[in-house]
Amino acid sequence: MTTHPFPAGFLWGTATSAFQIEGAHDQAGRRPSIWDRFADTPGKIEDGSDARVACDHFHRWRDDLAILRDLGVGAYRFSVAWPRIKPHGRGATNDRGLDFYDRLVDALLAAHIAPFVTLYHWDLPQELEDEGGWAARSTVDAFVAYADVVARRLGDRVRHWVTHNEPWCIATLGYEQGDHAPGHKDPVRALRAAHHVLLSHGRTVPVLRHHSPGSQVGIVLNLVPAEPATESAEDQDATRWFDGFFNRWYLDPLYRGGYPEDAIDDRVQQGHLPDGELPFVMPGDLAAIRTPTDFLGVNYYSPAILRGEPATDGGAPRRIQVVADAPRTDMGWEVRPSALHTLLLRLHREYQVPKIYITENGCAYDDPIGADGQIHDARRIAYLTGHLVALSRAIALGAPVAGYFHWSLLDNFEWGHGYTKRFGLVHVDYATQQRTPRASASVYRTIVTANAVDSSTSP
Ligand code: IFM
Repeated sequence: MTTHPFPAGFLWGTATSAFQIEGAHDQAGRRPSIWDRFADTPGKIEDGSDARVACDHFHRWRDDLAILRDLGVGAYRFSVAWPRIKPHGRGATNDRGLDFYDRLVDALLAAHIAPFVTLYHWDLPQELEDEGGWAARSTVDAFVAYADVVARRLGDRVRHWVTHNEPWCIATLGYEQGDHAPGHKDPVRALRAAHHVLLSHGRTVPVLRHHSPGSQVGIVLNLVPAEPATESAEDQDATRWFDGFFNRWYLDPLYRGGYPEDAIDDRVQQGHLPDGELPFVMPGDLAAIRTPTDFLGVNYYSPAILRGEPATDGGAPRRIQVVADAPRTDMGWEVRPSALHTLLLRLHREYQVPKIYITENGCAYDDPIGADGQIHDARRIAYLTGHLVALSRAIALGAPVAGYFHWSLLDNFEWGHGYTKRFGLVHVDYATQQRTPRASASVYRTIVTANAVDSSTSP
């Protein structure tokens, strides 16, 4: 048995997001977001479901808080629903929306659980999308105004703020690949959206600092370490391309003040930026995006393996993501804890990130409830412990990681997959809203209490 310790004061938590758990889609003044519209569009959600009720957390939040207390966590990451606060996207503020989060924050603090508040986890008010969504520069101002209202109300008590969750998903899945709301398939719109999300982050940092002095402010990126399938030049170039498109397109403006030149060249080659200019970047934008933050939130699930094939038509080479012959979760994502270790050391070495929180890490597996009424989710336990061992080792080598949030507290609405993928430490029966902690919840409680992971916990 080997015990892997974590530093004193290491923060343990779980994470959720508003749209995925709250339900109450038309209550207390909330109006539709792009995800309500997307889910109502036939064919967009795998099981034809929507999030009108989801986990009914809006009404059952006290029960969910009791689960957090039982887990013994010191932090809880959740997001505020913009369409509850500014139902039309901009303009009038809905106090009933603010009241909900106000009560939640107070109850968390009373339970000695630090609230980690994410301002944007994908539920853009539909009326803003009707004006162009994130591809429109005016959405930046709307976001800053929304953030201002939330920070004025909660800023005296919230000590940790996240501006955005996973800009790559917002821009690429939402505006380029169309798998997420609002469902566009337009690479140029996606580049504009990515820039406006980053700009709104940079412009919001001082607003949060003003209303919430002494708090820590950051952004959350989903980062995917990439490696070539072979040492061939084509595979290595495909890997460079993927890293530029997925990781460096966000890391470089945040930490180096500009978009990566090679990734811009790739976009030129792909025909997305004909003259190599980024026409949506205005004077002062890059300085705003680079505004220093206190931490980077890292969401890590899986690595990518790339294969490249030469162009046959004079255009861009083909880049193919290879499916590894390795254990995978129900999302089809390879399980590889060592890639988390590599990623963290890279962030430390190449970007000098001052502080990191693992703001999401987790896995979808659907193990049945056994005859004993328990859910023995051995694969989730193995995923959890394997990643925490890798994390502990990375910290020992200097990675400045201050906390870990497991995704997710509860099974929830997994976007385009509806309710078909279960990520929770706690199982949710959507027909009854019954919550049943899985065996992994008990393992997590042990880890949190010991501030250490025992590699023998892995089944
Ligand atoms: O459920 C999502 C979450 O909303 C964002 N990060 C990845 C999770 C699993 O797909």
